[in-house]
Amino acid sequence: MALQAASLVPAAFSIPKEGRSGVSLRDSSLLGISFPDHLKIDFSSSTLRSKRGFKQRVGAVRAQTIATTTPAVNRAAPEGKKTLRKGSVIVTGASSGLGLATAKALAETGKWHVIMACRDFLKAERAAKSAGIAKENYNIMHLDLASLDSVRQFVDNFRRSGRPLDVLVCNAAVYYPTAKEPTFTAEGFEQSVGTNHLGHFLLSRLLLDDLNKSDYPSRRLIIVGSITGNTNTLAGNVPPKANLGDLRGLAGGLNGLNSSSMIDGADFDGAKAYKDSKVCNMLTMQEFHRRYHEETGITFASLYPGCIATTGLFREHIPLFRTLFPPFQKYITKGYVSEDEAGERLAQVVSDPSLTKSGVYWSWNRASASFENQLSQEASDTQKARKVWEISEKLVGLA
Ligand code: LMG
Ligand code: NDP
Ligand code: PMR
Repeated sequence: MALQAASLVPAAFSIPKEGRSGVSLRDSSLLGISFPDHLKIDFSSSTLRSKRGFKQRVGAVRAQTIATTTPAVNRAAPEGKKTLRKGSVIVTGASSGLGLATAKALAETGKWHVIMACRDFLKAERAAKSAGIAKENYNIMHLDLASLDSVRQFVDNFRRSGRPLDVLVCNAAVYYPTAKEPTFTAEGFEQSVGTNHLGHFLLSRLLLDDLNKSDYPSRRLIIVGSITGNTNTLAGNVPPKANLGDLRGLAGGLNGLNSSSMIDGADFDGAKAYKDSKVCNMLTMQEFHRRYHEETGITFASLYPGCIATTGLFREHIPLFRTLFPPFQKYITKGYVSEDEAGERLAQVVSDPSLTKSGVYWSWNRASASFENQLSQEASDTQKARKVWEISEKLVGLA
């Protein structure tokens, strides 16, 4: 089978070029790292760092990204102030998996107060308790991303709480790989794109103002992406592949009535809808960067945290898949990462003082060192990013 052959011959397999980046099945590409031939690998600079303490600098892998360094507008901590106040970070979907592990990692540093933005209050409370997150380091606020009213209500409630907003992490997601028919959000958008993309789109557009008001030295907006939305990787080539097409379904409102429930206008496919939603997440991050980074100094970032094969994301998958997927990722693709480790990675993107570069899609290599990864052609298409932004604005009532 292709996969086994691949793991036996890791050195030089590559499948057809897609734009400027091919799918390279080298050793590292199994982790989602594709190294097209023209890519410079520079081990003398300092972007890679070890997972522990974000301190140990190892070397750097440079990829082509749209990133720029944080400009001077990024306010420094007030003169003479020795101890920085606690950071205030909102994490959506912090009731399980990556979101919970990130909340835990941040809370444990003692430097962050985590606002867990969750649709199920009791579940979130139980999760925080069993993860051992200290009371003074978190609070839970209700947010259902599958309802735009709920998103607006959340923003109002957050503002009323009087807390500053220093970092926003758009992490929550749903995945319906076995669904035969689409389901819909409160406003009638197909559930996966409606929740993962449109809910977060409205949330982050509204909260941009709040981030901009913060006096914290490094303000960040992070949207979790994924390898499976990137067709320049092996994982992104497992069918069904992400493809936004000409956005006709999105423009029609994804309602399955007078428009398709899929962004590209095709028949419903739950696995594809999830991957498409991740492409939207990664495009949105870059569009934010282009529109607002220079003006505000806010860092916009996305990431692929690794394959966290044990999370609730796969709850709708068939039991056989849920049994085989973790060992498959652990022993065959070697792309597996534990929830704790993935939480440490996302926590780095939230708070590591050296990860302030904006416009970056972060990934980690086998030594768990971060590097700037390259997005697929579609996930870095500036025209598409602009169109997705403009259509999404209309759908969520911002334009
Ligand atoms: C779809 O199927 C469903 O249709 C959809 O409903 C949804 O659920 C979606 O993403 C979710 O999945 C996906 C299906 C498509 O993949 C499978 O699940 C097939 C599993 C086959 C298992 C074979 C594993 C062999 C290794 C043994 C490991 C044991 C543990 C198994 C655990 C499995 C858990 C997943 O998949 C296919 O169509 C099959 C082909 C997929 C290959 C995709 C690779 C594309 C890139 C090409 C690389 C070729 C490499 C060749 C190397 C040659 C070297 C000389
Ligand atoms: P989980 O299912 O464990 O976590 C998803 C979280 O999102 C849960 O807290 C869930 O809440 C929440 N959520 C779902 N729908 C809504 C909604 N309508 N409103 C508010 N919150 C909601 O999955 P993961 O931890 O794996 O996923 C987290 C992120 O990581 C996602 O963005 C995913 O795409 C990404 N990712 C995951 C990978 C993996 O291998 N697992 C790989 C790459 C990226 P509840 O607990 O109530 O269900
Ligand atoms: Mg995939 C070669 C490396 C690799 C990696 C890093 C992932 C990550 N996957 C890889 C390869 C393969 N997967 C191969 C060769 C196959 C065919 C056997 C395969 C299959 C597969 C399925 C059926 N993989 C999956 C599924 C899912 O249902 C998951 C998915 O696509 O969700 C959208 C998934 C994933 N694989 C990953 C990751 C990270 C996922 C989780 C999805 C995500 O959050 O993006």
